[in-house]
Amino acid sequence: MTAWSLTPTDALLVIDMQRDFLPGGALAISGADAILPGINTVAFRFQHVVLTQDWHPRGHISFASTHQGRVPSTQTPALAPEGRLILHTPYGVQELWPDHCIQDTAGAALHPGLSIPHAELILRKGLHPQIDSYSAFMENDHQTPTGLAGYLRERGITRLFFCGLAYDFCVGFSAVAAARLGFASIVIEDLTRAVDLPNTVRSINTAFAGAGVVRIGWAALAEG
Ligand code: VGL
Ligand code: ZN
Repeated sequence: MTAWSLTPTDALLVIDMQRDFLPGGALAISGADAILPGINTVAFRFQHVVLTQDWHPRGHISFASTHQGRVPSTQTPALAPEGRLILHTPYGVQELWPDHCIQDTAGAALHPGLSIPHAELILRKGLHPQIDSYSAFMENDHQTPTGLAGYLRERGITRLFFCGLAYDFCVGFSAVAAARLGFASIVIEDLTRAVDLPNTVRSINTAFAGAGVVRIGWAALAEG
């Protein structure tokens, strides 16, 4: 097995390990609790750790409830062929979700089982009422940066390892965006879990291959 030696120019990005995405939460991802201990362990091998929080205002565009009962308008939810509820927006197709990670609610809090005292930045995303942000770098309009790339570059960080939730959404979109922005981008696959809607895992794997995102298992990092 290839062992990866870490350097001070590496960072671990821990994506959206929030109560709402873990069992019992509003958008619970199955098996998400199983990755907590490994994330805590691996984080200690990194000098730099950044956490992200999905952090939506009430009535966010990505909430199915926002669009219920609306008269047909420019923003009417549609049923995609696979049975997913989607919304056609000015920036493209947006999946609709249960209300989740509403700013300053218990569900938006980082999971109490996460223990990374040396994490240096908590980046919040998805704040814009009319634009979702799966990626920690770029909102879903593909135009509005979050500032994270600038933060990391200014600090001399060149290689990023990703873990957290969800593999096929925020972890995946973040890793692809990072690769496109010129960072070496590595997903620690067994420290993530997928929402796993029809085709979402397959399509993110295709995007990883296209963008040069590398997938590893955490055992490759575990030893000092
Ligand atoms: C996420 C769905 C909606 C994620 C966030 O963190 O992957 N998924 N909002
Ligand atoms: Zn969200």
